[in-house]
Amino acid sequence: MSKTDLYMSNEPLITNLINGEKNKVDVFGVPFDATSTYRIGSRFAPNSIREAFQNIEIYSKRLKKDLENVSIRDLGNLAKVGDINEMNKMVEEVTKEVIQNNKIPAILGGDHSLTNGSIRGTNKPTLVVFDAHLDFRDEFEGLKLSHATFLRRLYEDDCISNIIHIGSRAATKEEWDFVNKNDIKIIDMEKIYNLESGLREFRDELTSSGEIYVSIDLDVLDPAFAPGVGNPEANGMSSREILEFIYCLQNSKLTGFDIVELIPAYDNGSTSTLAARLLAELICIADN
Ligand SMILES: [Mn+2]
Repeated sequence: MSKTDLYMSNEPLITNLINGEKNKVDVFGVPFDATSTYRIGSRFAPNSIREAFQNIEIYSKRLKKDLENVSIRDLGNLAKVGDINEMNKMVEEVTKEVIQNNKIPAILGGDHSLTNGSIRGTNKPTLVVFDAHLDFRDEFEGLKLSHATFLRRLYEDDCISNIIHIGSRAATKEEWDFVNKNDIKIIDMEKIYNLESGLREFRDELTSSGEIYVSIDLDVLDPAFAPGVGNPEANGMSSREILEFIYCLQNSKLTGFDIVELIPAYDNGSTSTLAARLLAELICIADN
């Protein structure tokens, strides 16, 4: 081994290849925030989450799994483009390729519109989405496709077999009417106030689910826990609550996941370290 190989690191990438161990998770970043409607800057989030990841403990006491001994490959960041359709197409194709290689994509946003691409690269999974917002608008500010409408598009195009929406509290009356009329499973903040019954409802729903894709919009958290997001909404989940929901996925079959909407410029470090913690626990669950 040369001194260069020995001493140089490839930071910020979080690739960790253990001798003889195949990686199950391929990480990639999507530095795209062109459809953000309030605060912008989530294009800088992928590297911020990687930096936080490198500075937290990655032994999961709860899951009894040591990520230090798990192979992870980081593919880097998607090429920067300004057009949502082009970004969605690239995300879809990369996601499809990762899954064809029998890996699980772990995608770091970017704004939430990337999920419109990644889901189209999967095989019609159950979508577990953590988000303050329903993202079921038919259009927003003249855009049919944006981070505020993508779930409506995925639903209309029949890309998802089932949706479990967790932490919801902010949407128009039209969106609430739409999800109620279409019988979409909502575990809203009122249900999470009583954590045990909220978790029970989630576990019950998971028992009849096949492959699961998890999408975490960090604004599902209360701004006290995650101030660095694009559209902060009061009265959200605590770190403890979201982690308890994540641990319910321990025996589920994950097909992919994403963590979106972090904006480092508005963060004091708590949002990125929580994003890194969620990434670590989800990799533990994916690599089982
Ligand atoms: Mn949101």
